[in-house]
Amino acid sequence: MLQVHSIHSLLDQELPLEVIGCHSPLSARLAQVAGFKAVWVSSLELSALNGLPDANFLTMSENLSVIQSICRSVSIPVIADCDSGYGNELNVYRMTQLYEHAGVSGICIEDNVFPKKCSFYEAGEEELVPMEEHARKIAAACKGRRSNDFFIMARTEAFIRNLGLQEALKRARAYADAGADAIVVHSKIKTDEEIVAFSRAWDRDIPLVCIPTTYNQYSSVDLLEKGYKIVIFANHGLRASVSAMQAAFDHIKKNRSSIGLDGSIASLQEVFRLTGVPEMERLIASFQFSHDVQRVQSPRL
Ligand code: SPV
Ligand code: MG
Repeated sequence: MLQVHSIHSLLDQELPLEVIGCHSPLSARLAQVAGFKAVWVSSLELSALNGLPDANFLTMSENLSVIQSICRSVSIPVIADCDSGYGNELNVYRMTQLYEHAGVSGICIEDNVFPKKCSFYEAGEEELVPMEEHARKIAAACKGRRSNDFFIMARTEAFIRNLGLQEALKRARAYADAGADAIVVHSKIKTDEEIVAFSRAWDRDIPLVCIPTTYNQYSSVDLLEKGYKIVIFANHGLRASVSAMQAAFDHIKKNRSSIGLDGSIASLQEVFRLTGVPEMERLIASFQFSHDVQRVQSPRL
């Protein structure tokens, strides 16, 4: 499955770079089959998959074990949403090493206090970590990576906490100066007002990333025109699968049968194809063949 390219090289090829959220090897494979060039392993999706709020309930090791399986299952780059980095600079340093070793192509670290809460929950009283502290985490991630191709995204939640444009810019500049390869500007309003104000004032040479969940009226091409080279569609796969399962389960419960459902759910053949059954069967046949050859060639005792 290898054949991963770096995020830098994808950015050199075609813009905008559209990244889609996933939460499992199968969902990542569906993204690859659909033609996406990179996936985002979303903390919201991973938490939801475990029936949990997106609030740092899962440990780094729990997340890493799924992310490692995802890396083994696709040949496109995997970007891991690392929340606030699971601790301080030292934790971020080791996390970076572990994630790079697992086959991840990039990470994103946000300036939330640990334990973080999803940016879309009702705003609590939580402050962000001091800008200097987050800049140190970004520098620690840069120090911890082996290859400069490993893509480090710094995310500011200044708009999410209603701290305004100047605070968002000040923080993003500090993170860029600490070595970030890209800045994620998160916003939860329903228009492009904040992200456009930000990109107009942006004066560093690294790309901007946006996550158009609440302002979903813009295409990735619109967002590129507004200054965002990377666009993350962070949670649509999970939401689509929730609706699809709800509809199928409701149908079976109501009808006490699955009659009439086959047209709207994947066939078993499709599931077999997506999970490598044909490749497995070819492998079994090759084992059989080598076994036969060996039996013919081995002298009888
Ligand atoms: C995620 O997908 O977990 C993100 C993006 O961090 S969001 O949920 O939009 O904050
Ligand atoms: Mg997240």
